[in-house]
Amino acid sequence: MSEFFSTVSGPIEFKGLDSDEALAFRWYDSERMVAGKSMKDHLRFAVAYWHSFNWDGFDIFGRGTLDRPWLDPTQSDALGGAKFKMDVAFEFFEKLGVPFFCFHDVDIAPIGATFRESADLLDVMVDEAAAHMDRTGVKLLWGTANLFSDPRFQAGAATNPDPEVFAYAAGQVAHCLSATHRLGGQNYVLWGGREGYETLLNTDMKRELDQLGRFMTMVVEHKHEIGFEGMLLLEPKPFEPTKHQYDFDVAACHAFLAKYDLIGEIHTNIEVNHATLSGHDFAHEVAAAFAGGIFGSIDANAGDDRLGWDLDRFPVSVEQMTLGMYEILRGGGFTSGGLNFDAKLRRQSTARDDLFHAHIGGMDTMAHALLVASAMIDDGALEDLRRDRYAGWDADLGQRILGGTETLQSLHDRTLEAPDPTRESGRQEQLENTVARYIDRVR
Ligand code: XLS
Ligand code: NI
Ligand code: NI
Repeated sequence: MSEFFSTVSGPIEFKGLDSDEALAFRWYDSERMVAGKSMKDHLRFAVAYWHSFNWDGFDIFGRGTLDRPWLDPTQSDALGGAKFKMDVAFEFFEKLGVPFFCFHDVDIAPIGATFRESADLLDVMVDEAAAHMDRTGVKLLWGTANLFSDPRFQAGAATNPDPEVFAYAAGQVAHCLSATHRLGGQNYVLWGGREGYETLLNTDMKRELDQLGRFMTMVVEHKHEIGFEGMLLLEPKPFEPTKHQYDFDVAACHAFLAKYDLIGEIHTNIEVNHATLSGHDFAHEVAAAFAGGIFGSIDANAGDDRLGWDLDRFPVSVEQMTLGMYEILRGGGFTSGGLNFDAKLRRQSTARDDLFHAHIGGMDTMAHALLVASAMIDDGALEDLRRDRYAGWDADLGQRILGGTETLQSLHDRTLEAPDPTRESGRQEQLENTVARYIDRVR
């Protein structure tokens, strides 16, 4: 097979901080041990099939700019195009040296004229993928069904006013979940692209939420039925494409999962750019997921402070990623989840090797962040102060309140006698300086 990325030999190697080589890692040293685990096992990097191979650079103002010949709309052999695309994708995974990839059903297989045809085409491409995975050792972090691109989903999938569309979506997820299972996928993602509304004037929110709850329950039942052991993950996003999405943020997902009795069955796939669109920090969403017992996986990317849109840039801010990685490590790290680069090139990045530069930068940023976060945890750089801050809750009064021995009345009576509480500094600026110092210092 001729190489598509012929200017890159791969695998991309770790060359360290003193290297000026552009196609080399400066921070990501896959076998380096960090807090008892290799970097590779901590970070569990995945390449997203859609942005990297199924998007040619088009935006709402213009046609594609990128060199993606398999997407040529005039080609008659759709299956041949999908196979070509897959050859190129695996060439990329291998040369980059990344352990995982992620896909939507429609990224890897052509769409047929009927559901049956689409399902058959997906099966063909799953066989192809299985062979590539065997050959290369690259694994599947997660699969997902695209329930938002086809016009049939214009008014939602599970939340559609028409149960026929719900049924179609259910069929699609059943098939894609089985495909993911067959490929040994470690998770299955449910992003509710159009599960929301454009206007309340035509929307019955209560019904739509009940439909979505039923849909998720059916996915859980099916997962157990076919013996899929990976995690099911909801991916929160506040809006875009709809004006309002029901899986707005981690807190909204948690409330939804609690209401429909799905806690323990469904976790979350947190995307950095979705977090910021919802008005939260990335770190906040991770902390909220651990607090609610629904942390799963990460879509690592970044937005742009000037633009309120899901821009899916590659991660560039070590500080932002450090604060997120800190919460991930603090919560115990990934189990089946990982860091998926749900990120795309800029439209002008038209050279084939730009895809390597993008991922190398993203992987180095995350590896750097991991080292900083892990060093701060090892040294108790933030935790010592945090522990002291809550010490009262581990002592007598705190324990009596939490244990239920105190009542509102007993605390009233106590307060009549007690001196006013003293105040302690929150030390925010000092802590921010601590983070900055670790970012500078870590090697
Ligand atoms: C879109 C989402 C999507 C999901 C998978 O904004 O991030 O890419 O990750 O459907
Ligand atoms: Ni995503
Ligand atoms: Ni996104």
